[in-house]
Amino acid sequence: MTASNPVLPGCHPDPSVCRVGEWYYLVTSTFEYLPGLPVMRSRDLLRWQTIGHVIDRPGMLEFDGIRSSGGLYAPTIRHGLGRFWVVCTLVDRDDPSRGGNFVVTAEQPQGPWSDPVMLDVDGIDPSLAFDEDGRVWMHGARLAADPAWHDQTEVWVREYSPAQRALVGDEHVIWRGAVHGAVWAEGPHLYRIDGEWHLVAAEGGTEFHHAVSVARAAAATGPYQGNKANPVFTHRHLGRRTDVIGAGHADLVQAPDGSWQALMLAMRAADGHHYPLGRETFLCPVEWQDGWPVFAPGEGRLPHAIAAPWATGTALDGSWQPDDRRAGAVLPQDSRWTALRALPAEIARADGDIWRMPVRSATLRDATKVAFLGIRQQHADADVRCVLDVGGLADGESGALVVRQSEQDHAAAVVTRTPAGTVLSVVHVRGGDEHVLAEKRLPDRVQIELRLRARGYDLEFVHDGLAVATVDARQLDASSTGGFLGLWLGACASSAASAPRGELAIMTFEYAPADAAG
Ligand code: 6LW
Repeated sequence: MTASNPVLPGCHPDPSVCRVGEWYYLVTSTFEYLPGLPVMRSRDLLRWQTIGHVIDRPGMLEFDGIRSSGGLYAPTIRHGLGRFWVVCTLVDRDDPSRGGNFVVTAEQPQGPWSDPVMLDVDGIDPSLAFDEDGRVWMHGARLAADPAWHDQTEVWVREYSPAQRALVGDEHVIWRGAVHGAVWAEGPHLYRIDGEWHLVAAEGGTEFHHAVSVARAAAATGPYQGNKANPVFTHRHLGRRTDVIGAGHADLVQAPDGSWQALMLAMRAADGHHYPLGRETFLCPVEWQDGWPVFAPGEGRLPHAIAAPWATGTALDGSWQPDDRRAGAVLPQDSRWTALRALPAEIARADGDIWRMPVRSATLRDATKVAFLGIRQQHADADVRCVLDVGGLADGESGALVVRQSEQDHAAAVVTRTPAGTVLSVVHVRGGDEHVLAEKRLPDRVQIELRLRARGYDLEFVHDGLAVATVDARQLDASSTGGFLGLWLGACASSAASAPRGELAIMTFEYAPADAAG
């Protein structure tokens, strides 16, 4: 079949993949959203089905207080010694002591995953590789101890002892980026292929200048020789006249037909700059030439259409097909739901097809457990229809349809109960400053239908068939706001500063790519 890139639309950055028999398993970063680290499986690398999450129990890690774009960074998934392994980093920029690199393992990829074991090493983007003799080589990226330029990082390698559940032996610094001045050599993955060790690492930062470099060595610990063609893959030289930017952070895998492929992140940016959907997962063909991996051979860029002769058979139930056109209600049991710094079940309870969400005093501006549930925006043109029942809200409390980037940057159609009646306002919090774009009184009804009509960079809030206000998605995307996230669409309830008393019911939440919505 032919499929289209990205294979995982919406905010799915830092993909990592492993193969066990006929199955592929993939994880991506989830930052402050929970459940954390979705585990997806596929038989063809194109159609991915969510089968669980690595961080899915209260107390596995503590997220309260972690600001947006902190939390769970680039995970790696591998299978070895009869188990599944995920290594990852919890990042808290305000309190680094609670964060760090950790390991979890599971018998089955859908879980249960073990409680995290913290590793005694700084930095981000841990990965691991299994040697033929049973040794486990952990590696990761961190700021260089003795940097030659600002934000130079280094890749370290050290043996991991499963018995001691700790790093053991000497540490080796094996890589500091290929290009002089390259920032953020990161996302390293080591592979043992045909008797040699290969390093694939990102550099240039995960934005416009993102790139992939490769190196190889006879031993896991080096010394590594970089490819003379480094960086071997990037879109940065295309300039802004391309609709896919920032390609990098690759993980290698063999397709069912024996061909090599990479999954990596990149961003769809219609204007070459702004990417409201965030960093998405793309598939890229790889070919070995002269002992080196060549990405998108003969083409040099991520294909829009993927020729995948190995992909036959029907899609897995509920899988995200490339060019997915699944539309309709996102029911409470749908694995797309996420909450902020808490599990959805801690924030709301499912009552049939309805979410009942007790109001909290926190607002979207607070880096805490907000009464918010949301899903990723996965298509530039999409429609959301949300019916909120505000009958259970107390005076002064509000329910909202939300487009979220972070505490500092979000937009919402907010319905507030007041003694004088119900008020609808559209607010845009931009760089922490609140702008009220529209405000009107609503007739006294408890069920309020709110719609969001996303068309490229225009995000239009609609009530009663009328556009209430339009927000520019270019002001909400990470290239404007900073951070690592794409946009989330969801519902939120708050009593602002006062003690919460009521409950918001999310009666309906429908998401549809625009051309499927009609
Ligand atoms: C990820 C790292 C990166 O850990 O972004 O800037 C981080 N680079 O590879 C979060 O996705």
